[in-house]
Formats: sequence, C-alpha cells, structure tokens
Amino acid sequence: MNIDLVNNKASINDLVSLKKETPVTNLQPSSPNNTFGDDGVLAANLKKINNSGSNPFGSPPNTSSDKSLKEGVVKKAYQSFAELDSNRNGFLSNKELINKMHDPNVKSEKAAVVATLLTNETKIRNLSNDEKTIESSGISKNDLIALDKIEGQGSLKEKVESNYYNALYKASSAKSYFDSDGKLILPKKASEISFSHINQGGAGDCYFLAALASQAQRNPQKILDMIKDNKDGTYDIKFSDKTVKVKAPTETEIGLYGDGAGWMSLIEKAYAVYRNDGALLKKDNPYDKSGGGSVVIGRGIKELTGNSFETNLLKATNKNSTRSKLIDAEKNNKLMTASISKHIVSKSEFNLPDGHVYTIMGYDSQTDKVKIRNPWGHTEAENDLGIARDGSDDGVFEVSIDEFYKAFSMVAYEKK
Ligand SMILES: [Ca+2]
Ligand SMILES: [Ca+2]
Ligand SMILES: [Ca+2]
Repeated sequence: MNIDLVNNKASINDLVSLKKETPVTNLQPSSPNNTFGDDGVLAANLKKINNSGSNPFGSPPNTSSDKSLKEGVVKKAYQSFAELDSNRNGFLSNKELINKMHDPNVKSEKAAVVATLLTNETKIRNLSNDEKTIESSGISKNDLIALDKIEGQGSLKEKVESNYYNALYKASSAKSYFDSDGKLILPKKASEISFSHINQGGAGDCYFLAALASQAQRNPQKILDMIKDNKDGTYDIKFSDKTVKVKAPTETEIGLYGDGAGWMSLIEKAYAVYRNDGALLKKDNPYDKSGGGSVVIGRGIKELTGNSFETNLLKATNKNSTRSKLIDAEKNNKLMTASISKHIVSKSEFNLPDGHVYTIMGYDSQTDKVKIRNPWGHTEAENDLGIARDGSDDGVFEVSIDEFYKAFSMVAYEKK
C-alpha cells in the first residue's frame, strides 16, 4: 500500500486496502455487569464535568503556532479547529464533536476529521497538559501539536491517520446513498435489499447487525416494512416493540459506523436511538450505547421479529441435534446467529474475531458445512498464511460442523 501521508495523496485502491487492513475494533464488553462498556462510569463522570462547558482556567490555553505542523490529517484538524470549537473556549469538547456528527452539512474531509477526533478524543486530549486538574474539557490546539510530533509504527498518530482515511473512504462512498437533492435513496422492493449491504463499523452492535443480515437474507420484505419515509426529512423505523423517528444518517455517522447502503445506515442509526432511549444512562452519542456483544446473542432477533429465540451452548448440544435445528431453521426462514465468546480479547480458531456475533447463512447437509457471515463484511476463516480460505475476504465463509464446534460458542435460533 502506498499512501503518501506527507502530501496526503491516496488512490481509491489504497483506501480500499487500508480499509481492509484496519478494521475498527469491534470486541465487545465481555462482562454482563459492564453495562456501560469499557470506561462507562468514568466516562459518565468525565462527561458531567465536560458538559459544564467551562474551561477551569477561564480563558483558552496558550497555543504555539501551527507553522511546525506537517501536512496531513492533524493539520487538517488544526485548521478546522475554530469551526469545530462552537463556544470558542479553546477546547473541542465531546459534545461539540457530537453536535457536528449530527450536522448533515459536515461532509467529506471535515466529516472524516470529526469522526477521527471523536474516535480518539480521550487519548488526544491527554497529550498536552492544558488544565489544572484532569484534561476533561476536550482537545486543545496544543494537544493536536503534540499529536503531530508523535512518530512510529503503532503510534496514536498512525492510528489517527488510519481512522481518518477509513472514515473518508466510507463518507465518500456514502455519497451514492443520496440523490442529487441530498435525499436518502431507499430500496423500493425487497430484491434491492442484500445482506452484503451490512458492514459493521465502530458501534458495538454486532448482535443486531448479524440478525439484520439474517433478516435481509431470509425476509427482506420485513426490512422494507420497517421503514416509513415521513417526507419531511425524518423516517419512522419500526422495531418489534417500538417505533423511533430519525433523520437520515450524516456522512460523519457513516464514516464512523456501519456502511454499505443507505437503508442499512438508517436502520443502524434508528437502532442506536432505540437502544439509547431505553438506557439507564443516556449518552449524548446514542451509538455508544449499543454494546453488549456475544453475551446478548439472541437480542437482535427478538428486536427485529418480536419472536423469542432459543440459544444453544454448542459444548452442551450434540452435533446431530444442531444439524437438525439448522435444517429446520433454514426451512422455516428463522433467523440464526452464532457467537464466539471464548477468549474474548484474543482471536478464536481460524483467526476469527472473538467476543463477536455472526450470521448463520445456512447449512449444507451434503457437505456437512455451515455457512457463516461476519457482520464486518470482511475477516473470515483464514488458512495458516492468514489468507481467507475461500480466496475472497468478504466475510462469508464455510466451516465443517467439527470446525464450527471448535470455533463457535453459542447459536441462537428464532422461535416461531
Ligand atoms: Ca469548545
Ligand atoms: Ca489537553
Ligand atoms: Ca469469503
């Protein structure tokens, strides 16, 4: 891959390969008690301080000049600073960035800057000591200057750069989701909906998207039926027990979260609002509330269909019983998902991401193989060389029933 970061030039091919090489980490909070995600309680407390909106110093921090900044992502962020700092206090707070995320007029490179700063906000704001106590007010210009000076492989700056190009690639692709008037293009018939439109991004909603892909494969009409265009820029999205109203996803949201088609990003956005509405502690960014991972494997099935589900721990289920349940589910168009929750933060057999939920696409009794799809839309069973065994890293892959038992932990079947 040849990305000229100095002159900030990258071809679409480079961006495609970068996107593939740098998947957003989707590992889920592993403990059922950890309702708020990894840093939930601390983040909530920090947010309270943050939202008070004032700089404890009362004035913006002193800033050295940006002349030393190299051409690149950090400089772009620096140059957007005044525009992003809505209250002009010298700090880009989480809330300011989230407001920009919701703004449909923030597009392309600016959307990618907002997405990147949101992803790395906590780490960047700690780079320069601008505040008397903790660095809670947000990202300062000095933080960005400090970030620009960091070099090296695996460094925060490198991560920021890869996040930026990933978000820019996705935001650029998202232009095709809208017509020339800027209106979201939605499928008119079920045949225009495909599971391959679902690529998970930075939200921890694998269990929902895995079920959504199952629905897209088995009952695409049900997905069409979920969406009502109110013709006023809002959409009603119907889940099994509640309908939520949302605006079309913005380029920043698509840069950060799921992509692949407009309908997919719209439903994911609605799902974030749906989850956040019922949350104990509401977040400014509803997408933050979607975590839960492999411990809530069947949840997406229920939220989409209204039907309950059966979960089987593979270790405690014999293979013939699993075979017949897979056959029955496929025959009766029941949604199916499978989870890996073995080592949680490492990888499972065949290098499959752990702490993650997948779609079961089907079972072939002739070959005794289970067909699976990773909701990321990439990263699948690999050979010893780390290459997709079927030669195409599109997230869809087959495993023998023995391999299925080795790699996966649990299966959820819709009950109907
Ligand atoms: Ca500010
Ligand atoms: Ca700081
Ligand atoms: Ca494949």
